[in-house]
Amino acid sequence: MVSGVIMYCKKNHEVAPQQERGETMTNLELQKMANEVRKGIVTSVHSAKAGHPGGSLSAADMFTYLYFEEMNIDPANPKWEDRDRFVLSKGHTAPGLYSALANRGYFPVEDLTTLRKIGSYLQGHPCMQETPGVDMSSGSLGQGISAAVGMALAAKLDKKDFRVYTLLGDGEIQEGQVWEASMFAGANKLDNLVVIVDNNGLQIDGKVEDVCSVYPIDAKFEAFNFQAINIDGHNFDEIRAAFKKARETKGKPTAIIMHTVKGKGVSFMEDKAGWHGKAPNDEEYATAMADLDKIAAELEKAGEV
Ligand SMILES: Cc1ncc(C[n+]2csc(CCOP(=O)(O)OP(=O)(O)O)c2C)c(N)n1
Ligand SMILES: [Mg+2]
Repeated sequence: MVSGVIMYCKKNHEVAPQQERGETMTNLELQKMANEVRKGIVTSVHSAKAGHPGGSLSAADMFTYLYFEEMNIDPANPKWEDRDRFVLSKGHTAPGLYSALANRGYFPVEDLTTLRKIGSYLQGHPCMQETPGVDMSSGSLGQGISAAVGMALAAKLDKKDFRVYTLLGDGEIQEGQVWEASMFAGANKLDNLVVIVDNNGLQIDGKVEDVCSVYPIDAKFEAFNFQAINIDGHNFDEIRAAFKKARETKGKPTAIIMHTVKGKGVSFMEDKAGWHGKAPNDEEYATAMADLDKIAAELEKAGEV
Protein backbone atom coordinates (compact mmCIF):
# COMPACT_ATOMS: atom_id res chain seq x y z
CA MET A 1 0.00 0.00 0.00
CA VAL A 2 2.68 2.44 1.07
CA SER A 3 4.77 1.74 -1.98
CA GLY A 4 1.76 2.57 -4.13
CA VAL A 5 1.50 5.98 -2.50
CA ILE A 6 5.21 6.60 -2.90
CA MET A 7 4.89 5.76 -6.57
CA TYR A 8 2.36 8.56 -6.92
CA CYS A 9 4.74 10.96 -5.17
CA LYS A 10 8.02 10.17 -6.80
CA LYS A 11 7.51 8.93 -10.30
CA ASN A 12 6.48 12.09 -12.03
CA HIS A 13 4.47 11.68 -15.21
CA GLU A 14 4.13 7.91 -14.91
CA VAL A 15 0.59 7.57 -13.62
CA ALA A 16 -2.09 6.58 -16.12
CA PRO A 17 -5.15 8.76 -16.67
CA GLN A 18 -7.99 8.01 -14.23
CA GLN A 19 -10.21 6.31 -16.81
CA GLU A 20 -7.55 3.66 -17.34
CA ARG A 21 -6.98 3.19 -13.60
CA GLY A 22 -10.53 2.97 -12.26
CA GLU A 23 -10.83 3.26 -8.50
CA THR A 24 -7.32 2.48 -7.40
CA MET A 25 -6.69 4.03 -4.01
CA THR A 26 -8.01 2.82 -0.69
CA ASN A 27 -9.22 5.31 1.91
CA LEU A 28 -6.02 4.75 3.87
CA GLU A 29 -3.87 5.52 0.82
CA LEU A 30 -5.94 8.64 0.18
CA GLN A 31 -5.55 9.71 3.82
CA LYS A 32 -1.79 9.24 3.60
CA MET A 33 -1.62 11.23 0.41
CA ALA A 34 -3.81 14.00 1.84
CA ASN A 35 -1.39 14.21 4.75
CA GLU A 36 1.50 14.63 2.27
CA VAL A 37 -0.53 17.34 0.52
CA ARG A 38 -0.96 19.08 3.89
CA LYS A 39 2.81 18.92 4.51
CA GLY A 40 3.35 20.56 1.13
CA ILE A 41 0.89 23.32 2.01
CA VAL A 42 2.52 24.14 5.34
CA THR A 43 6.03 23.91 3.87
CA SER A 44 5.29 26.18 0.91
CA VAL A 45 3.49 28.85 2.94
CA HIS A 46 6.25 28.81 5.57
CA SER A 47 8.86 29.19 2.85
CA ALA A 48 6.95 32.05 1.19
CA LYS A 49 6.38 33.76 4.56
CA ALA A 50 2.89 34.50 3.17
CA GLY A 51 -0.15 32.73 1.80
CA HIS A 52 -3.35 31.04 2.87
CA PRO A 53 -2.97 27.85 4.91
CA GLY A 54 -6.44 27.64 6.54
CA GLY A 55 -8.60 27.14 3.43
CA SER A 56 -5.89 25.07 1.75
CA LEU A 57 -5.82 22.61 4.64
CA SER A 58 -9.63 22.37 4.89
CA ALA A 59 -9.76 21.37 1.22
CA ALA A 60 -6.71 19.07 1.23
CA ASP A 61 -8.78 15.88 1.28
CA MET A 62 -10.88 17.18 -1.62
CA PHE A 63 -7.81 18.24 -3.66
CA THR A 64 -6.37 14.77 -3.06
CA TYR A 65 -9.52 12.94 -4.08
CA LEU A 66 -10.00 15.05 -7.21
CA TYR A 67 -6.44 14.64 -8.48
CA PHE A 68 -5.76 11.06 -7.36
CA GLU A 69 -9.12 9.40 -7.87
CA GLU A 70 -11.87 11.40 -9.51
CA MET A 71 -10.58 13.37 -12.44
CA ASN A 72 -9.65 11.92 -15.78
CA ILE A 73 -6.29 13.58 -16.22
CA ASP A 74 -2.79 12.84 -17.39
CA PRO A 75 0.05 14.65 -15.60
CA ALA A 76 2.32 13.86 -18.56
CA ASN A 77 -0.01 15.80 -20.81
CA PRO A 78 -1.51 18.70 -18.81
CA LYS A 79 -3.12 20.24 -21.90
CA TRP A 80 -4.74 17.00 -23.09
CA GLU A 81 -7.86 18.16 -24.90
CA ASP A 82 -10.23 15.61 -23.36
CA ARG A 83 -9.07 15.95 -19.75
CA ASP A 84 -11.45 16.80 -16.96
CA ARG A 85 -11.06 20.44 -15.89
CA PHE A 86 -10.66 21.92 -12.43
CA VAL A 87 -11.15 25.59 -11.60
CA LEU A 88 -10.01 26.75 -8.18
CA SER A 89 -12.56 29.51 -7.77
CA LYS A 90 -11.22 30.21 -4.26
CA GLY A 91 -7.84 30.97 -5.84
CA HIS A 92 -6.20 32.13 -2.61
CA THR A 93 -5.93 28.44 -1.62
CA ALA A 94 -3.42 27.87 -4.41
CA PRO A 95 -0.97 26.19 -1.96
CA GLY A 96 -3.46 23.31 -1.68
CA LEU A 97 -3.82 22.98 -5.43
CA TYR A 98 -0.06 23.22 -6.01
CA SER A 99 0.70 20.58 -3.41
CA ALA A 100 -1.83 18.18 -4.96
CA LEU A 101 -0.46 18.85 -8.47
CA ALA A 102 3.14 18.35 -7.33
CA ASN A 103 2.37 15.12 -5.48
CA ARG A 104 0.40 13.89 -8.51
CA GLY A 105 3.45 14.39 -10.70
CA TYR A 106 2.81 17.62 -12.61
CA PHE A 107 6.02 19.17 -11.26
CA PRO A 108 8.61 18.39 -8.54
CA VAL A 109 7.42 18.48 -4.92
CA GLU A 110 10.69 20.30 -4.08
CA ASP A 111 9.52 23.30 -6.13
CA LEU A 112 6.73 23.98 -3.63
CA THR A 113 9.25 25.99 -1.58
CA THR A 114 9.44 28.52 -4.44
CA LEU A 115 5.86 29.62 -3.72
CA ARG A 116 5.35 33.37 -4.24
CA LYS A 117 9.05 33.93 -5.01
CA ILE A 118 10.08 36.14 -7.90
CA GLY A 119 10.57 34.09 -11.05
CA SER A 120 8.71 31.06 -9.66
CA TYR A 121 5.94 29.44 -11.65
CA LEU A 122 4.03 29.05 -8.38
CA GLN A 123 2.50 32.44 -7.78
CA GLY A 124 0.23 33.40 -4.89
CA HIS A 125 -2.84 32.73 -6.99
CA PRO A 126 -3.17 30.18 -9.83
CA CYS A 127 -1.90 31.24 -13.26
CA MET A 128 -2.82 29.01 -16.19
CA GLN A 129 -0.01 30.36 -18.37
CA GLU A 130 2.72 29.51 -15.86
CA THR A 131 1.78 26.38 -13.94
CA PRO A 132 1.39 22.90 -15.43
CA GLY A 133 -2.02 21.47 -14.51
CA VAL A 134 -3.72 24.79 -13.77
CA ASP A 135 -6.74 24.99 -16.07
CA MET A 136 -7.86 28.51 -15.15
CA SER A 137 -6.31 31.58 -13.56
CA SER A 138 -8.25 32.71 -10.51
CA GLY A 139 -8.13 34.76 -7.33
CA SER A 140 -10.91 37.28 -7.67
CA LEU A 141 -13.62 35.50 -5.69
CA GLY A 142 -16.80 34.69 -7.59
CA GLN A 143 -15.25 34.57 -11.04
CA GLY A 144 -13.93 31.01 -11.21
CA ILE A 145 -17.34 29.39 -11.17
CA SER A 146 -18.33 31.42 -14.25
CA ALA A 147 -15.28 30.11 -16.11
CA ALA A 148 -16.16 26.56 -15.03
CA VAL A 149 -19.73 26.96 -16.25
CA GLY A 150 -18.36 28.18 -19.60
CA MET A 151 -16.10 25.13 -19.85
CA ALA A 152 -19.00 22.78 -19.06
CA LEU A 153 -21.15 24.47 -21.70
CA ALA A 154 -18.28 24.22 -24.22
CA ALA A 155 -18.02 20.48 -23.55
CA LYS A 156 -21.72 20.09 -24.32
CA LEU A 157 -21.52 22.19 -27.49
CA ASP A 158 -18.46 20.26 -28.69
CA LYS A 159 -20.06 16.92 -27.74
CA LYS A 160 -17.13 16.09 -25.46
CA ASP A 161 -17.30 13.81 -22.44
CA PHE A 162 -15.03 15.71 -20.10
CA ARG A 163 -16.32 16.89 -16.74
CA VAL A 164 -15.70 20.18 -14.97
CA TYR A 165 -15.11 20.67 -11.25
CA THR A 166 -14.86 23.93 -9.37
CA LEU A 167 -14.13 24.64 -5.71
CA LEU A 168 -15.58 27.67 -3.93
CA GLY A 169 -15.23 29.03 -0.41
CA ASP A 170 -18.28 29.53 1.80
CA GLY A 171 -17.38 33.20 2.15
CA GLU A 172 -16.94 33.36 -1.61
CA ILE A 173 -20.57 32.41 -2.23
CA GLN A 174 -21.57 35.80 -0.81
CA GLU A 175 -20.52 37.11 -4.26
CA GLY A 176 -23.53 37.73 -6.52
CA GLN A 177 -21.70 36.41 -9.58
CA VAL A 178 -21.79 32.91 -8.06
CA TRP A 179 -25.57 32.86 -8.33
CA GLU A 180 -25.68 34.29 -11.83
CA ALA A 181 -23.37 31.47 -12.94
CA SER A 182 -25.40 28.90 -10.99
CA MET A 183 -28.66 30.07 -12.55
CA PHE A 184 -27.13 29.63 -16.01
CA ALA A 185 -25.73 26.17 -15.15
CA GLY A 186 -29.08 24.97 -13.82
CA ALA A 187 -31.05 26.43 -16.70
CA ASN A 188 -28.72 24.77 -19.19
CA LYS A 189 -28.82 21.40 -17.41
CA LEU A 190 -25.03 21.20 -17.17
CA ASP A 191 -24.83 17.72 -15.66
CA ASN A 192 -21.11 17.61 -16.46
CA LEU A 193 -20.47 20.30 -13.82
CA VAL A 194 -19.77 19.78 -10.12
CA VAL A 195 -19.63 22.85 -7.89
CA ILE A 196 -17.95 22.10 -4.56
CA VAL A 197 -18.38 24.48 -1.63
CA ASP A 198 -15.82 24.28 1.16
CA ASN A 199 -18.08 24.99 4.11
CA ASN A 200 -15.40 25.53 6.76
CA GLY A 201 -17.60 28.16 8.41
CA LEU A 202 -14.95 30.90 8.34
CA GLN A 203 -13.95 33.73 6.05
CA ILE A 204 -11.30 36.44 6.63
CA ASP A 205 -13.14 38.31 9.36
CA GLY A 206 -14.73 35.44 11.26
CA LYS A 207 -17.76 33.18 10.95
CA VAL A 208 -19.69 33.34 7.68
CA GLU A 209 -22.92 33.36 9.66
CA ASP A 210 -21.83 36.49 11.54
CA VAL A 211 -20.48 38.38 8.51
CA CYS A 212 -23.40 37.61 6.17
CA SER A 213 -25.06 34.22 6.61
CA VAL A 214 -24.88 31.98 3.56
CA TYR A 215 -27.22 29.35 5.03
CA PRO A 216 -28.96 27.26 3.90
CA ILE A 217 -26.47 26.49 1.15
CA ASP A 218 -28.07 23.29 -0.20
CA ALA A 219 -31.54 24.83 -0.61
CA LYS A 220 -30.05 27.78 -2.50
CA PHE A 221 -28.41 25.48 -5.06
CA GLU A 222 -31.58 23.38 -5.31
CA ALA A 223 -33.52 26.56 -6.08
CA PHE A 224 -31.14 27.05 -9.00
CA ASN A 225 -31.97 23.55 -10.31
CA PHE A 226 -28.91 21.77 -8.92
CA GLN A 227 -28.76 18.45 -7.14
CA ALA A 228 -27.28 19.32 -3.72
CA ILE A 229 -25.32 16.81 -1.61
CA ASN A 230 -24.05 17.51 1.91
CA ILE A 231 -20.97 15.60 3.02
CA ASP A 232 -18.20 15.54 5.59
CA GLY A 233 -15.30 16.85 3.51
CA HIS A 234 -12.78 14.83 5.53
CA ASN A 235 -14.50 11.47 4.95
CA PHE A 236 -13.38 9.68 1.78
CA ASP A 237 -16.37 7.31 1.75
CA GLU A 238 -18.70 10.30 1.62
CA ILE A 239 -16.57 12.13 -0.94
CA ARG A 240 -16.46 9.02 -3.15
CA ALA A 241 -20.24 8.47 -2.90
CA ALA A 242 -21.02 12.11 -3.72
CA PHE A 243 -18.98 12.08 -6.93
CA LYS A 244 -20.52 8.76 -7.95
CA LYS A 245 -23.99 10.24 -7.48
CA ALA A 246 -22.98 13.34 -9.43
CA ARG A 247 -21.72 11.22 -12.33
CA GLU A 248 -24.92 9.21 -12.38
CA THR A 249 -27.24 12.23 -12.30
CA LYS A 250 -28.43 13.45 -15.67
CA GLY A 251 -30.11 16.76 -16.54
CA LYS A 252 -28.78 18.90 -13.70
CA PRO A 253 -25.49 20.05 -12.25
CA THR A 254 -24.44 18.89 -8.78
CA ALA A 255 -23.38 21.00 -5.80
CA ILE A 256 -21.35 19.19 -3.16
CA ILE A 257 -21.41 21.12 0.10
CA MET A 258 -18.57 19.75 2.16
CA HIS A 259 -18.42 20.45 5.85
CA THR A 260 -14.81 20.90 6.86
CA VAL A 261 -12.54 22.31 9.52
CA LYS A 262 -10.45 25.28 8.45
CA GLY A 263 -6.77 24.54 9.14
CA LYS A 264 -7.50 20.79 9.39
CA GLY A 265 -4.52 18.69 10.51
CA VAL A 266 -2.51 21.44 12.20
CA SER A 267 -3.61 21.66 15.85
CA PHE A 268 -3.13 25.37 16.42
CA MET A 269 -4.63 26.39 13.06
CA GLU A 270 -7.87 24.39 13.32
CA ASP A 271 -11.04 26.49 13.26
CA LYS A 272 -9.11 29.75 13.71
CA ALA A 273 -9.96 32.64 11.37
CA GLY A 274 -6.56 34.12 12.22
CA TRP A 275 -4.87 31.39 10.14
CA HIS A 276 -6.83 32.32 7.00
CA GLY A 277 -3.94 34.20 5.40
CA LYS A 278 -0.89 34.02 7.62
CA ALA A 279 2.34 32.04 7.42
CA PRO A 280 3.74 30.07 10.36
CA ASN A 281 7.07 31.28 11.78
CA ASP A 282 9.92 28.77 12.22
CA GLU A 283 8.71 27.58 15.61
CA GLU A 284 5.10 27.23 14.44
CA TYR A 285 6.29 25.44 11.33
CA ALA A 286 8.11 22.84 13.46
CA THR A 287 4.94 22.28 15.52
CA ALA A 288 2.78 22.00 12.40
CA MET A 289 5.09 19.45 10.80
CA ALA A 290 5.24 17.48 14.07
CA ASP A 291 1.42 17.38 14.06
CA LEU A 292 1.40 16.05 10.49
CA ASP A 293 4.22 13.57 11.20
CA LYS A 294 2.14 12.26 14.10
CA ILE A 295 -0.85 11.76 11.81
CA ALA A 296 1.41 10.01 9.29
CA ALA A 297 2.67 7.64 12.00
CA GLU A 298 -0.90 6.88 13.10
CA LEU A 299 -1.94 6.14 9.51
CA GLU A 300 1.10 3.91 9.08
CA LYS A 301 0.13 2.00 12.22
CA ALA A 302 -3.48 1.70 11.04
CA GLY A 303 -2.19 0.03 7.88
CA GLU A 304 -0.30 -2.58 9.88
CA VAL A 305 -3.35 -3.81 11.79
C1 LIG B 1 -13.55 39.70 -5.20
C2 LIG B 1 -12.64 39.45 -4.05
N1 LIG B 1 -12.85 40.14 -2.91
C3 LIG B 1 -12.01 39.95 -1.85
C4 LIG B 1 -10.96 39.09 -1.94
C5 LIG B 1 -10.01 38.90 -0.77
N2 LIG B 1 -10.21 37.62 -0.11
C6 LIG B 1 -9.36 36.59 -0.29
S1 LIG B 1 -9.82 35.22 0.56
C7 LIG B 1 -11.16 35.99 1.21
C8 LIG B 1 -12.10 35.25 2.14
C9 LIG B 1 -12.64 34.03 1.53
O1 LIG B 1 -13.30 33.22 2.47
P1 LIG B 1 -13.79 31.81 2.01
O2 LIG B 1 -14.42 31.93 0.68
O3 LIG B 1 -14.64 31.27 3.09
O4 LIG B 1 -12.44 31.00 1.82
P2 LIG B 1 -11.75 29.87 2.72
O5 LIG B 1 -12.40 29.87 4.08
O6 LIG B 1 -12.01 28.58 2.02
O7 LIG B 1 -10.29 30.21 2.76
C10 LIG B 1 -11.24 37.31 0.75
C11 LIG B 1 -12.31 38.25 1.14
C12 LIG B 1 -10.78 38.40 -3.17
N3 LIG B 1 -9.78 37.53 -3.34
N4 LIG B 1 -11.64 38.59 -4.21
MG1 LIG C 1 -14.50 29.67 4.40
